Amino acid sequence: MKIHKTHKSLLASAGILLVTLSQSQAHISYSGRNFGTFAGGEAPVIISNQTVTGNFGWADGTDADFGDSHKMKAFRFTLTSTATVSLTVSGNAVGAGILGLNPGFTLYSGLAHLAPITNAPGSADHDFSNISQDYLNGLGGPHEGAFNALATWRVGGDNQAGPVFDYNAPDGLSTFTYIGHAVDGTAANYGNAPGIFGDGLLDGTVTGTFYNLAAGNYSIFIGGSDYASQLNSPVPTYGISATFMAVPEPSTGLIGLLGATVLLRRKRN
Ligand SMILES: [Ca+2]
Ligand SMILES: [Ca+2]
Ligand SMILES: [Ca+2]
Repeated sequence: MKIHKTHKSLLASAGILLVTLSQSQAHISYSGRNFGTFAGGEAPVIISNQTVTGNFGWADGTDADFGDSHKMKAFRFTLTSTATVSLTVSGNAVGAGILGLNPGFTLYSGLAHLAPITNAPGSADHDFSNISQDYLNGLGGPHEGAFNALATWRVGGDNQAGPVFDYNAPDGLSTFTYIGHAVDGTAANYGNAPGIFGDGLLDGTVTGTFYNLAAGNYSIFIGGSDYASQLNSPVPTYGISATFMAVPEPSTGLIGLLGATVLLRRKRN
């Protein structure tokens, strides 16, 4: 009987440990998901070894109670000058990730807190830290998580507070400033929240192009676009393939030069 009890408590401890590990691994990070630094005109960069839990993470962040960022994967890039950026995301069979994701993604300026988290024992940003929950409670209403697919949102980690941790964010919260989104399919897939622009064809791929982005750091959150599938069980793991490209903006100096050339030619003619 004694042995049986010990066995049970060991199992329970193991279960708690597993849950803790899987959650901490899924806190917001860019590990293996940094497209790189671009001025525009570089070759496309493809990241095709990533997975996401469920086919609904992005769509779930379009409603009033937001979504859980653990159901997304965060990617990042840096621009050194103004550029236009294009991103294509497709479902992709990779490792434990099955084919079949209907992708949606949102582009934000700003980054999550980056490892190493210096204010030990702080954690990477996640939806259920005290400061994230305090922030969400301040917005009113119940929230499933901090992720907002259609607007600017904020999130912080455990024990992240005060200017010691992050002089850019004295309240300890990272800010993702909304720029735009792209999503596979139609309202039949991603739901009828106002302001969503789908690509109209549910084929497991979507492309978004974002013009005149200023130099700086950017985050992209990618997840599933099938709102209704959050009711399904079990929740499969899906593979992602993401192709990123940056094109330089023509500088005003260059445009001026081209205009002058046209005028010269007209005068000669
Ligand atoms: Ca939900
Ligand atoms: Ca939701
Ligand atoms: Ca599509």
